[in-house]
Amino acid sequence: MKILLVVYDNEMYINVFPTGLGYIAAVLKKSGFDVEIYNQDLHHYPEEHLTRYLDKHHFDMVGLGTIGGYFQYKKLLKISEAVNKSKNRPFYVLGGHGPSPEPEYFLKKTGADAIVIGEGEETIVELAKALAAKRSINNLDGIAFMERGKAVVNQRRPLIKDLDLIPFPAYELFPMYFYRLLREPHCASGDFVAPMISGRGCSFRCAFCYRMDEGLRCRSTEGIIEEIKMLKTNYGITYISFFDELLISSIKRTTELCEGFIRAGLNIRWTCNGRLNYAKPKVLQLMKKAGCVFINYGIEALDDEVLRAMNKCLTVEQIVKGIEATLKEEISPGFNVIFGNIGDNKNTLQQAVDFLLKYDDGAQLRTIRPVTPYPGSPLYYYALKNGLLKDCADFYENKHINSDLLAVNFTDMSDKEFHKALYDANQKLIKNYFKNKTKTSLDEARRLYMELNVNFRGFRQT
Ligand code: B12
Ligand code: SF4
Repeated sequence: MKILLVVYDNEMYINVFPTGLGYIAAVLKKSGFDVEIYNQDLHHYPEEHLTRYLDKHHFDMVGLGTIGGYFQYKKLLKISEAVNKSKNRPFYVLGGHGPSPEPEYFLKKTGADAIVIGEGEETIVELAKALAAKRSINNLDGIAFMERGKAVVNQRRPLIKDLDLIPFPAYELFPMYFYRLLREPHCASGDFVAPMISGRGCSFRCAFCYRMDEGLRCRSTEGIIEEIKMLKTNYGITYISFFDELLISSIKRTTELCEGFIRAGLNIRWTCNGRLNYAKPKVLQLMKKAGCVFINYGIEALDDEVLRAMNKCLTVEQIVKGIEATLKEEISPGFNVIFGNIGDNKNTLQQAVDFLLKYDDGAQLRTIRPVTPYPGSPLYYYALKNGLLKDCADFYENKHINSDLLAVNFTDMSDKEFHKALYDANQKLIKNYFKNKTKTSLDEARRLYMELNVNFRGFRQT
């Protein structure tokens, strides 16, 4: 049985290694299936190329995973059209955060034969085995499929309890020489970067966040270290970007992980996502010692009522204390702020701008984006209930046209006032960023010419 897994083109200079698809490829390969990766991202192939490729080569199954971004949605429709056009069309399966919460809509819209809902490793193997044996797929847990023009959504499959039982992503099938060029905050010119996940899920339930699978599961420290060592040896990786929602899921867990990294002498730099309620001096010191250079924090808002309304389980006091502690340990904080949550107004936006200007360390251009009620999130159901959204089609086809523009307005401001307020806020942040950049570049020029800095490597180095 031959399976083609498609990595869609994000149309960016460099794409992120598709971890989810890497896991899917690994379990299929381990189960004895013949897996090939189609890298639309690497070659920027037009969609017709995929149709021709499928026409020329025989595959029994073609798979694609997407998230629910507006860009990814449009891309998914184009790729689906390309698959459906092929004279040799294989069984077409979708997965990921995009289709999972609304499988019925995605089946009808894309013409896919099945959707794997949520965590995909066990379901895809069961599906492939059933197809290979020409057995019915109708009773498989964790899938949705079409039957006589109607979408059938089967019950969810229980989550994999022990994440250490899942093999590492099948890196060997992907062009790692390309993906390792990813740039992340504070990585050096010579660093090779790889994303990794240290666990799955999150123990919180913020209103705007779509949680595909319930709860939080962590990988063992030993398993993580083994994968890092393999990435260092096989692909020269020197910098790891932990992409899972919550590496800092507790002080105990973070301490264990950092002590493990130090004991193993990994000597890598790394970044992760974290929660400010756990950002305490002792654990931050240890993180720094273990190589952490950047922590991406979900701040979202600088107003306690807005934070409460979104069920963030954070206070402004915790945010300020956590950011100050992080900066004190000389770890760069990533500030993710969203505007337009229930209770937001011009004053709360101003508080966010003041905060971002006060604590900016120049590591990233920080702008504020509107909140988006992604399907499956509590905010999406709130929007449906309150008539702000009609349905999934309304979200994808009419409202979610660009993630920097309003999809649904949850504030008392008009849409025009909302965009003007965001423009004013982001104008200040952009000006501040470039003012600091100008200053650092001029400082470098002064050191070069006035102090004859022989270590200077050029203004255009990245
Ligand atoms: C890393 C990451 C990114 C990276 C890169 C993602 C990538 N490589 O594609 C970057 C930073 C680029 C990114 C961007 C965005 N992201 Co993002 N991102 C993530 C994050 C934190 C981790 C993804 C990951 O690697 N997960 C680990 C792997 C193992 O899980 P997985 O990918 O889901 O794969 C599993 C299943 O989905 C399934 N599966 C996946 N693919 C396939 C394919 C087949 C054939 C099958 C059968 C199964 C299957 O099986 C896999 C194994 O179990 C997730 C949160 C999360 N928990 O996943 C958010 C998340 C996916 N992102 C999200 C969003 C909204 C975005 C943005 C659209 C935000 C924005 N407003 O701009 C942007 C997109 C912008 C752009 N230009 O692309 C949302 C998606 C919500 C939704 N409904 O889709 C998430 C869930 C965060 C959240 N909770 O809100 N993101
Ligand atoms: S926004 Fe972050 S903390 Fe909140 S539920 Fe999502 S992953 Fe968890």
